[in-house]
Amino acid sequence: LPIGLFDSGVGGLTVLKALRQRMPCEDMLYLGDTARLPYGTKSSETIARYALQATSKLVERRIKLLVVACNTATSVALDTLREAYPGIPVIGVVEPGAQASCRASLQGRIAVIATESTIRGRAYHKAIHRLRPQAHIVGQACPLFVPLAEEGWVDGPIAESIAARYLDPIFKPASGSDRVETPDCLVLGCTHFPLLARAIRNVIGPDVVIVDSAATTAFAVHQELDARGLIHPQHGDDCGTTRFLTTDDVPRFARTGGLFLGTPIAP
Ligand code: DGN
Repeated sequence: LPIGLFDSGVGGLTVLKALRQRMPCEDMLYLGDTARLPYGTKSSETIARYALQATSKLVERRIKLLVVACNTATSVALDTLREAYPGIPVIGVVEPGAQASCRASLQGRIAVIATESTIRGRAYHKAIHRLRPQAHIVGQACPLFVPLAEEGWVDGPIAESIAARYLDPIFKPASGSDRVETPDCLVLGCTHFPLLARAIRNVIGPDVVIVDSAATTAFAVHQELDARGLIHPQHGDDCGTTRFLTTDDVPRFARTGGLFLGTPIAP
């Protein structure tokens, strides 16, 4: 059976890419809920309802494990999904990202950037504090990064000036302000943000560790499959298939999705 993943659209393809790199033999079934994106600006009730519906579409087609490949849906609906589908292991992207940030941050000063909904729900704050209670966490919603990434405007003056508007108050506080100690680690708490990593790096400088949860989620999925004896046996280098489902506008999904996956998607 395949690993099932869903996201509000194309963002979760950054997680799919990491899964394929780590487990090239696994079959994958990805659902992009493009008819209803973005999730990041919607209420928790609405996001939980969409997450349950997306999951039921994947479960109907039979999957062996579910990856909630969206920070917003993970923040709001992970527990709901686990309760609704007790027979299927469900892995979200927040916990692995929180773990990676706790490992990466020497001083325990961590900045989290994400959608409005993820920041509002404080999912990263809670996950990081469970692991490192003394951590000092600052959260910043960066909603404009989502359309920038989908438009492919990930570099250059427009991306960098938007990044500076969001991040300078955290990383370059005005002299005389209270916050003298700036974070040493930045968590990209949204699936779209890894595409903007270069612009973000140019704004925050070379010394801050940037963590994104895709690779650590892939590691967590691998561990979970291994523990349950569900790993697909390896035959050659690249034997897994990937199938895509989308709830709207297949050509746009294929076009934008290719940017996120790093390889073309046939419409
Ligand atoms: N995939 C969403 C996330 O990781 O939060 C971002 C896209 C959105 O719904 N705004």
